Amino acid sequence: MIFNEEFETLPREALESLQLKRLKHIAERVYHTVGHYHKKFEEAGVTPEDIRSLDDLKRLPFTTKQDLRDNYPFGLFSVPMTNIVRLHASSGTTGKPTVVAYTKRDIETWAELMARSFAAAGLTRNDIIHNAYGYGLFTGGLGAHYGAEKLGASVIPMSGGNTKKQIMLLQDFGPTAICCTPSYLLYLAETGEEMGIDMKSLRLRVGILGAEPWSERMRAEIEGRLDITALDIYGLSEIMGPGVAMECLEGRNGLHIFEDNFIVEVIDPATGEVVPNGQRGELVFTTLTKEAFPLIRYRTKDISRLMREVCRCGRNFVRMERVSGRSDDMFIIRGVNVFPSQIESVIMEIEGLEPHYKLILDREGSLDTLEIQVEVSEKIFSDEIRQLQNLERRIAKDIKDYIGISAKVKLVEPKSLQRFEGKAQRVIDKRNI
Ligand code: DLL
Repeated sequence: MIFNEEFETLPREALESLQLKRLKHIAERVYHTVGHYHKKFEEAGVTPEDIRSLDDLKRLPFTTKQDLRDNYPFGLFSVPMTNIVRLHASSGTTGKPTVVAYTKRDIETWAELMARSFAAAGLTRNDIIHNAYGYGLFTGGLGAHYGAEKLGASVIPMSGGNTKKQIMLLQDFGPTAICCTPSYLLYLAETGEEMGIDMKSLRLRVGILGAEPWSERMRAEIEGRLDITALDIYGLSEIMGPGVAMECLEGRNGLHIFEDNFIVEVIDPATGEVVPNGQRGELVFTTLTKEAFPLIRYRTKDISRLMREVCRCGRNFVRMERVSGRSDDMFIIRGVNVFPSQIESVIMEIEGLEPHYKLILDREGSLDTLEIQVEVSEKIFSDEIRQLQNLERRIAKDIKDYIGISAKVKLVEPKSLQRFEGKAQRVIDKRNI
């Protein structure tokens, strides 16, 4: 179902002219209300009047996470605090968080984008949505919550954690949809199975899963264990929160970016140049409708590519391929660039392995080393040690053949690795400790 026929199916030409109108407006707005942008525009030798076509976007400066840090906490806001009704913050792994702000209208826009996302997943006001994204500073919980209400569905504001209680409510309230990270849904499935519950017999029909990279293999695993359709939702606090892009039920191949609200570019992270159509690179977003915290050409560090082929769902918005990882999660092992999701794809092809793994980067002398710890199923674990060693060798060989890196593989006991209630942390980098 399409939530907003008027905008989601706009023909390309009309969409682009709307984008241009909005881009001019937002450039004007940041130039006159945000000191940082005024200075950046001047340094780049551009004024808002220089924007005559969408192509002129290239002339505007990028915004980076460092710019957000330098203006911490409220320096990039474009309206006075009296007009701001909500703050969120994303948890940086180090130091201060990134703070983002919303006016009343921003909250309405965001709720609509989330309602569109739910509708793209086939949900209607008849659905019950179990929302296990964390409520609080994280944008996942409240973002999905307002969207579910906007759609008119019934929302269960569960938040993250309390896993056994979640299972009880999944049984008793009979939600038809669940929102959480893919890794947490697997943890829920595992806990339910341990409690002797047939997780396939729940009323759940669809998962709206995101906030972390996950692979097609992980999708298959989730769908198989819960008998649901698992769809990918993308977003980031700086740009809005969840609901920047959403996979549709009909296409299930790439996420539609809500282009009436955002302009997307894909750049070469090294040069900052826009890459040719369809090539992989770093996603860059410009917000077109945000009032409190507009951003121009924000560098996300997320790696993806755009797909411009027509989608059978009827939306005209461009699609982005599922994010393969963040450029700062990418590690380089002896000259080869590797994303954790590539390793996930390889290990999940191998029977007897569980979708729980940890990657430990270290250094021996001047050489980087990678250890992959992966859980095996109960059945495999009871095998003889020699068979386990054979399996370790087989995994190491597959990693070498498919990704081109040498890794030490260590099979570990079922359920021995840490589980996560929100975003999974799978990489431990000991190289600089
Ligand atoms: O994770 C917003 C969100 C909440 C998205 C719920 C989807 C569902 P942040 O905490 O600011 O916001 O983290 C944003 O998470 O730059 C990506 O690196 C990653 N990310 C988000 N969605 C996906 C996804 C929320 N579907 C950062 N696939 C982003 C891969 C994702 N990575």
